[in-house]
Amino acid sequence: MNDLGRLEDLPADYVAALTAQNLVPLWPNLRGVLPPNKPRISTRATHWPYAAIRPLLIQAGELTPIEKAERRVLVLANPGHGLDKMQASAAMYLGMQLLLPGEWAPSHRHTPNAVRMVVEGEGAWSTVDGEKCPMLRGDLILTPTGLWHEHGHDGTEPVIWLDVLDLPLVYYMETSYHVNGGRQDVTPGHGERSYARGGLLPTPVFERANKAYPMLRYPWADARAALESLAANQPEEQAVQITYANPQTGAHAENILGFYALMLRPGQTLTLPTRSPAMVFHVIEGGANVQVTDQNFQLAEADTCCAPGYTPVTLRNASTTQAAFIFIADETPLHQKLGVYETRP
Ligand code: 1HN
Repeated sequence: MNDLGRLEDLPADYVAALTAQNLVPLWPNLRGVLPPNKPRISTRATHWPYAAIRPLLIQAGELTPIEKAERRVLVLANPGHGLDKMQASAAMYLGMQLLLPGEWAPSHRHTPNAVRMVVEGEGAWSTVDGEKCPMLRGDLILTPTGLWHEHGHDGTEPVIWLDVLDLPLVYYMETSYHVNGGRQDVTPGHGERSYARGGLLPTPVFERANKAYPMLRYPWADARAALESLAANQPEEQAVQITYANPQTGAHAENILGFYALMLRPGQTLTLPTRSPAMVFHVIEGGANVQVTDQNFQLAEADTCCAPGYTPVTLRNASTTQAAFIFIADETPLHQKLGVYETRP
């Protein structure tokens, strides 16, 4: 019933005549592009332990000067897509970036949207659209499409962060490019201070706030406090999770990928709803067991893993005494905007 005929069933001279006219018969390929009930998924559940990445990234610092690399990054590539594709999932790119004391990663802007999740070290900063954002562990810093950004480091120890971009999608659309620029002038003011308290927005009497991205840095101290507050206020709530949002619109912080922070209570097991978007999990604090169908990953602090869409995922806090805090990235805004978002029982 699923066999709609093979290319080899057709006369060779007919196939050759089609090929000569840049024509292809659909029926031998129809089931491949439109499989029954569930998409064909290349994304494989994959675990990238930080203990394996870190020494190789430090070695990259010895092997390649920043002036040569511009961005010194090891890409977390999903073997299901082929390592050369530099994809964690269909739409998500992940990389671990190293900046050494005194280094500067020059200013540029590009069409893909990026965020950084700071993993280790102190003293680095990112200037995004003229706003100088300190990079503290667990901070989320946005670099939305088209905004200038550069990174510097005034501290004494290596700084490492996780980059999450929608590069695979933007590249696939043939819309990926960058522009180099000079050092940015830093303007006063910080979005996270203008939007320091939930539900209280700055009244835009004279200026600002009508920027497309009014808040560029989401301090971990604030995100963590929001999770603690949510957990204390709703002790029965299963999923203690926050969404990184544009405080002016309430929409996702960026257009294509979604970003969240999840607190797993001590000893908690949480089965996530099965949904179409692929997901990335990165441990900010504590540890977690991530089960993706029949695969089981034990994530330590700073570890990262991904799970394909349409796949059940269960998270378990390894500790019975300490909460675990997990950063999540997924493809929800993209799926919702395209109308392909779905949940499965
Ligand atoms: C990029 O601009 C950065 O600015 C990091 O730090 C990783 C990966 C692909 C394309 C652009 C950065 C990137 C990137």
